[in-house]
Amino acid sequence: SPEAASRLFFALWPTERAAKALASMRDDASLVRAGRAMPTDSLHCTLAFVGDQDAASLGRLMTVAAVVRGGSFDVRFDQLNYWPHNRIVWAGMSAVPPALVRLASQLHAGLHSAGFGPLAPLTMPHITLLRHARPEGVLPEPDPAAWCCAEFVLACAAKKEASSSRYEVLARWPLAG
Ligand code: 2AM
Repeated sequence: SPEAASRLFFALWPTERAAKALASMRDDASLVRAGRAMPTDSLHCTLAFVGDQDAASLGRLMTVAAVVRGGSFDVRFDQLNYWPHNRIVWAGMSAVPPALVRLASQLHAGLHSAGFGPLAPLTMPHITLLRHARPEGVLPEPDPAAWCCAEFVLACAAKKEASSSRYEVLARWPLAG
């Protein structure tokens, strides 16, 4: 079947201002840890990873998203962390908003009911800043990146992009004020 999109995922997308703050965290970390910088316009926090899907599945994903209910909430990425197993430097939150967890849980439950799966389990909410980073070197204390999440998005790997590090937003759903 024709492939509609690769590496599909639901995510929170930072505002332009927050993306700039995250890019500055990324660049400060890169001075210490090197690695491959994620493009500023592709920085995001994944809520649910769906993977490669054909055209028929896109409509089902839209249906899953359309019934998700939740209010807007504030996020504040105030930590720089490193995972040795995949050599990612990522931005994290010292306090994860319960509304974010509820949103991710609703998406996972909806995806499961709609026959998507088995899904990758819910992971620590994070924003990947650097891939293939060095394991050593003290990460700087970051200036936090904060924004009000008033929507969630469906995104996928950008087409015509050799590397899988650039993503594009396919659709957006508002979170009620
Ligand atoms: P990562 O940045 O930690 O690699 C697009 O690839 C997005 O989906 C990225 O945010 C990526 O997280 C996430 N992702 C990729 N594969 C995943 C998986 N198996 N489980 C959960 N998230 C995944």
